[in-house]
Amino acid sequence: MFNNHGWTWKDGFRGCFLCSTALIILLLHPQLSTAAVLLDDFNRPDSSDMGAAWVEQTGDFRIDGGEARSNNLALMTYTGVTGLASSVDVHLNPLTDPQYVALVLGYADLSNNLFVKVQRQSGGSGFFRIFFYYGNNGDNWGTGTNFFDVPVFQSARMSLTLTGAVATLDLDTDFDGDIEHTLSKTGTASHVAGLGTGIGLGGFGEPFIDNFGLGTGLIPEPTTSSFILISSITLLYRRRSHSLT
Ligand SMILES: [Ca+2]
Ligand SMILES: [Ca+2]
Ligand SMILES: [Ca+2]
Repeated sequence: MFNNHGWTWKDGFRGCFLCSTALIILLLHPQLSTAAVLLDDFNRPDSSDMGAAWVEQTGDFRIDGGEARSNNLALMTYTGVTGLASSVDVHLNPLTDPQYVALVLGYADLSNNLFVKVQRQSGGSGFFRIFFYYGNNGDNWGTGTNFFDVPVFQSARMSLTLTGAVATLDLDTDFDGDIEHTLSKTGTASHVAGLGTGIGLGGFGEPFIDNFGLGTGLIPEPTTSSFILISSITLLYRRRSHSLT
């Protein structure tokens, strides 16, 4: 068989097959290409100590039942990681009102950050009002209206992206990878100039918070799509290794 510096047509065919298989799996599971990277699933014993990765800048976050909870006006930042997009799962606590969960990007300090929250207003049956703020539950991000209403939801994966001065919040209210609601608002130049690089979470009213991630979209389940992809590659690699001996 033709051999050039150890490469054979057999190797090339197998390499193409491997790449094609991975591409087909990605096409069948498009959420993999936009998946967030899990930073914290909060799956550890109950504690008011959020762990070494978190700095509770104000208020109190705690671990409760494998999720994060917060008291009022709390904000915490995740150390060692920066980015312009993050995401988290939110679940309504039916016992508290009002209540919110916020994603925080560009954290410099409590007064200077992009702070976008989903909120249960007083008397509401669930989350429905989305606020775009500059600072911890602070001032309007930009000018004009600072909130938008969507149909009431009890749970969602919320993803926040900052592109230039434009903040965009995506809501996936049934966790299937498809976005039900996208909301955007443009901040002022001075807002953008005041931002830092930290990322984090805000909370009010003991909401349920889980699966904080860098980037947007769902966190791939290790037993489903990503497992299939990894297994396929592993299987192909083993077959290739055996046939080359
Ligand atoms: Ca705490
Ligand atoms: Ca969890
Ligand atoms: Ca959806």
